[in-house]
Amino acid sequence: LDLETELRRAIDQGDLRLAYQPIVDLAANRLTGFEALARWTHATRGVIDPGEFIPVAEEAGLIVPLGRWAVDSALATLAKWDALAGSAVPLTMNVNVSAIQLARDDVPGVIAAALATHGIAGSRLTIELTESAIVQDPERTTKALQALKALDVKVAMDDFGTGYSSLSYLRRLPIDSLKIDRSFVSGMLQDRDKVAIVRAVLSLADALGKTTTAEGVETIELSQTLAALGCSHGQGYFYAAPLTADAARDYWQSQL
Ligand code: G
Ligand code: G
Ligand code: MN
Ligand code: NA
Repeated sequence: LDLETELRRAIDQGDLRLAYQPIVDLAANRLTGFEALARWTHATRGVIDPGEFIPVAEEAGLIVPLGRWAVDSALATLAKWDALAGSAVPLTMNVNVSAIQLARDDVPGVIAAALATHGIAGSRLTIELTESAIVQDPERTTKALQALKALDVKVAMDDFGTGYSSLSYLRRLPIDSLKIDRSFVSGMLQDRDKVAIVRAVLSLADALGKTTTAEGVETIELSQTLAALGCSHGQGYFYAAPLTADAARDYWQSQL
């Protein structure tokens, strides 16, 4: 069977899982939430990376059911954890939404329904979009982002700095935060050019009133430097790799 057929079957049968990577407030050194990342463990092929199956899903039109599943599953996990939380500060959840899903599906409607089903406030959900979403269909993207804002759902620009689109959308669109791509963060302590880029992004975000998340934080030195530069959040192997739902819950509970 080809990958597309197998992926269709995996989605239908509920064989995909989400992994959860911690996102940490750098100044307070405190867990604030998780990014949900799709994982597919194939019976014979083993683990298949999203870098391989997301493009297949996009080409085959499977990104719509996959994206709907990701939102629903991430919010179901959050609701499950809420039941354990007592009076602790509520965790947030980031979910990746493909440009193609945004163009083809009623993403705000799907998200509104999932928030209601699981009893989650919109403000606790962040949708991660890549710059390609904006280039692809600026008008539709603008409408969708406005509808998400009405739900109080947050929007993060993923892999910021690696795309090709104009910066003017940062002013025009309701984007709450920038995720600084790992390629600028890892190794930045040994590379003046990377530091210059990270500083520039932080300065831009600050001037526009957006929060920032550095990806690829692998060491304590990086976390401290980024905090000193004013980056608000970090994510990376220094904190944890993407974790199974149970391991993520244990990680969170060990921080309480
Ligand atoms: O999990 P990993 O870090 O390998 O993810 C690689 C990329 O795959 C991420 O940067 C993310 O953009 C994408 N990705 C992972 N899970 C999802 C998902 O559920 N939906 C979409 N659209 N992209 C995802
Ligand atoms: O940048 P992008 O979202 O495409 O990267 C996602 C991939 O990066 C995932 O496979 C994830 O497991 C991995 N990843 C997450 N944190 C780190 C990190 O600190 N360092 C490195 N090298 N990879 C990471
Ligand atoms: Mn992401
Ligand atoms: Na990313």
